[in-house]
Formats: sequence, structure tokens, C-alpha cells
Amino acid sequence: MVSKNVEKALNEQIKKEEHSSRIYLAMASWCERNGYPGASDFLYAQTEEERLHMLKLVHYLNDRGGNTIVDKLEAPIAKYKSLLDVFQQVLKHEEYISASINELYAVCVKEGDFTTANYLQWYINEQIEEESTARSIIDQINLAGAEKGGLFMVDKELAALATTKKAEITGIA
Ligand code: OFO
Repeated sequence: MVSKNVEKALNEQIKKEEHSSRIYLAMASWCERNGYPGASDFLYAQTEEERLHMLKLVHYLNDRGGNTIVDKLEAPIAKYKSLLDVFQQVLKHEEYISASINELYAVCVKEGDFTTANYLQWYINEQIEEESTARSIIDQINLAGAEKGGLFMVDKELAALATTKKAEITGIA
């Protein structure tokens, strides 16, 4: 059984993961409309992945006798200046989520809930990967510069990354 404080903190994280899914949906849609099919495919896959991050927490909380709340969500910002801007916002968001997972972990430790803290280790590792992927995409976009040819190649790389991500997410849940 989880404590009320852990239940509340887990519900907040469930909401953030669902919101992440919607943020990436808005970004994927923008990329689809602006000539970046690879980036779009990657971000649609990220949308699915965030939904699985949410579901994994929902199942965990229910299994531990907690009460999962499906809360209302704000609309994501859906305006971007460029592909670089999209991925800079991805990185900023993932850094925010990493900080949020760390805070959640701290609540669990404070409450003496080492079972949940241990469960969250998977999310801590996942955040290392999420941030690193976003940083390397930003590096590639910066290297490509503003040239159409460079961005075309980055988009091809993102299409390949999307295929890898789709294969990886079949293992989550
Ligand atoms: Fe769920 O990791 Fe991104 O937000």
C-alpha cells in the first residue's frame, strides 16, 4: 500500500507523462505539416512512448492499492519557429521531467517507500536516454545549419531513429 503523499506524487507524474504525450503530438503534427516526415515519425513514436510511461505508472499505482486520478490537461504550445526550436523545446521539457522524477523519488525516500523508489529507477535511467537523444538531435541540427540539404539529411536520420524507437517501445508496459 502506498502512502497518501506517494499516491499524490505518483498522480502528478501520471499527469505530466500524459501531458508529455500531447506536447509531442503537437510537435509531430507541426513537423508533418512543415516538411519533416522523419522528425514527425520520431515525435509520433515519442507520443506513444510517453503514453506508455503514463500507463506503466497507472498500473503500478493501482497494483499497490492506490487511487489513480485521470486529471484534466492544459493544451500544449503548438507554435514553433523551426526544427531546431522544436528539439530545443523537447530538451527543455525532458529536463523538467527529469527534475520531476527526482522530486518524486525524494518523496518516496522521505516516506520510507523504497519499493516505489526502486520502481522509479527505470524512469531515472530512461530520462538519461531521453535527454541525451534530444541533445544529440540538437547537435545534428546545429551542424546542418540552416541549409535545406543539411536539414533534409537530419530528417533522414530522424526517420531511422523513429524505427529504432518504435522497436524499443514494444518492450515498455
Ligand atoms: Fe516520459 O519521458 Fe519524456 O517526458
